[in-house]
This record gives sequence, C-alpha cells and structure tokens, in this order.
Amino acid sequence: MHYETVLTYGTFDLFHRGHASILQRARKLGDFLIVGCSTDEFNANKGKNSHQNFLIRKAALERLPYVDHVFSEHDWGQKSHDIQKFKVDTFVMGDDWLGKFDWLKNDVAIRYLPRTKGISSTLLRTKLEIQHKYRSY
Ligand code: C2G
Repeated sequence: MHYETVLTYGTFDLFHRGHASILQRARKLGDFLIVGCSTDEFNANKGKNSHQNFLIRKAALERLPYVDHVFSEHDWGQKSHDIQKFKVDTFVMGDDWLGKFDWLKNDVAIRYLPRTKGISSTLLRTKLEIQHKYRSY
C-alpha cells in the first residue's frame, strides 16, 4: 500500500485561519502532511522577524491533528533533500509563491493553492502592537 506524503514549508507566525486553511487543504491531497517550520535564523534570511520564536511556532503546528510531522527549515536549499528523505509525493505552497518552486517539478508534484484573503501574520502583529500601545495609555 503506498501512502501519499504531502510537504509544505512556512514561518507560521501567530498561527491563523489562513495557515489552518492551506494546511488542511494540503493534508487532503494525501495521507500524511509534513511541515518544514522556518527557524528564527532562516526567518532572518527571509527578511522576516516573527513575533513568536521557532519553538512556539513549531509546537503550535505539532498540536494540529492534520499535521503529522514538523521539522526545521533552515535554508532555501534543503527542499530536494527533504523530498527524497521523506519520499514526498506532493509539494504544496500558497500561490503567493506561484512558479517559484517549479525547479522541483522533476522530483515531486507541485501544487500552489490559493491564499486566504484578509488575514496575515503581519496584520495580526500590527493589531497586537496597536492594542499594546493603547493599553499603555
Ligand atoms: N498563507 C495562506 N494564506 C494567508 C497567509 C499565508 O495561504 N493569508 C500560506 C502561505 O502561502 C504559505 C503558508 O501559509 O504557503 C505559510 O505562510 P508563511 O508563514 O508566511 O510562510 P512563508 O514566509 O511564505 O515561508 O520555503 C518556503 C518558505 O518557508 C515559505
């Protein structure tokens, strides 16, 4: 029996419904979903400073019933290795990445799924900062 493995990556800062939606849709494309969670160092490399550190973001992913395994994403170059190591059948990213990973198409089926509109970690971080600012008055 072949079990279909689905792979995706991300920072998943301040986990929100947009993250939940793409992970649930990714999971439905196979039998297992594994997630590469960006380390804090790799985030810096991506020019992102997450509100939550890696351990918090990884723990939030590990609690999800539709996520079967979480590992660290520490650089741009590890995807081919991960795809071989985990025998991945389908690689999923949000369509803000459309085309960016097509170089992997010989190793894996690639699916760019529509992003969820109206929600982002940046928006949530901004709301947190505004609440924090007004609370201190
Ligand atoms: N996402 C989404 N809808 C949103 C926000 C995010 O579908 N409103 C998706 C993104 O398209 C991505 C995943 O959720 O597929 C994780 O998003 P981020 O945490 O922002 O990850 P990103 O910085 O895009 O990192 O090597 C790939 C990178 O690690 C991806």
